[in-house]
Amino acid sequence: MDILKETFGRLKNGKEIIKYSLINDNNFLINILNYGGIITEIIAPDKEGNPGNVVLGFDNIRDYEEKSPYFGAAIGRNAGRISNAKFEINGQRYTLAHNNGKNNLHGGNKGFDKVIWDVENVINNDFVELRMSYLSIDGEEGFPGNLDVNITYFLNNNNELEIKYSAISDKDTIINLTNHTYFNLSGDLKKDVLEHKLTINADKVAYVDNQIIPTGELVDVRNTVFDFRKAKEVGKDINKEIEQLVNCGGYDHPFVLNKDKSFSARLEDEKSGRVLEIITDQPIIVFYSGNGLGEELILRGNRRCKKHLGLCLETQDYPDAINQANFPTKIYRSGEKYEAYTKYKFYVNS
Ligand code: G6D
Repeated sequence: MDILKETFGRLKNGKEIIKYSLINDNNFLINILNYGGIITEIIAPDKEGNPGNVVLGFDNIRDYEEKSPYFGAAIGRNAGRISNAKFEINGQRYTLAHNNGKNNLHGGNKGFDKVIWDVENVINNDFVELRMSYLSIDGEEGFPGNLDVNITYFLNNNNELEIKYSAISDKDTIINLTNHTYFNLSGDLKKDVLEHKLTINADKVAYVDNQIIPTGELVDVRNTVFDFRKAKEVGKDINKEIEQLVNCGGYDHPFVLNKDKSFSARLEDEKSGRVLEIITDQPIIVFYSGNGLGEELILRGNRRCKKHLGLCLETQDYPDAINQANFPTKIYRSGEKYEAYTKYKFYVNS
């Protein structure tokens, strides 16, 4: 068990960015930056024991600063979109950045993916911790309240990455945090994720409009392209002329997880044998099939990116809930603690 640290680079403003390498006794490795809490690499073995990187990312800080589609990043204050970039609490209207058409996406122009987190690392016998903290001041990106945020990454010897989120505001506010890692279990991006098999423990999916804002409809997945209750290849239905898929260029949908919290989602790559199992206490997983990934991006190892080269499984609360009458809405009162938990368990099928 160890945590190594080294300089990853400097932001345009000269600030030094540190890379923390969390390593367990199986040589399973996770690299995380104090910039955006970004997971830059996860090195996991295949069924022959060969290590391979299973996430998308860059090998330099400038690309993360200027070109990243949120690769590996902590997302906040609000994961997903806020329609029309505004919301109201206690009769007070709050206006946010219109950074995604007329809507607000992932906390605005400078969300938690673009801030420098204070880091404390702790090495225990059977797990290591990276404790990240940040004070988002009242009005930052238009959100109310001084928000004290903590995100802790744990790596244990079961090849499990656990992420615990907590936050407290001194004003009534909204909070919805997630991690935006793009996974590709083939190892070092050997191929895209269209042949990965995905299972999502969800009987319902939230439909979205052509700006990927929820319509408010929660639809039964049975007999639809959204039925991932049994393992299904990501690419099986992805190009079907279904309005919901055409609107997004693939999947970009909030799945409403079933009450059974023992299992949320599973991603498998048969060739490598790698499996990622996700367990979360959150009500939603947004499955985004990397529809916006383009060949303009050059990734780590000089690998040209492309559509569907990676996919995201973003655990979170209901998106745009503050503006969606049909969704459970959570307003965090002043002094009320926000907490969220997600575990990513990596193993191999022989
Ligand atoms: C697109 O709609 C998707 C988002 O869900 C994703 O987070 C972003 O690209 C990177 O806007």
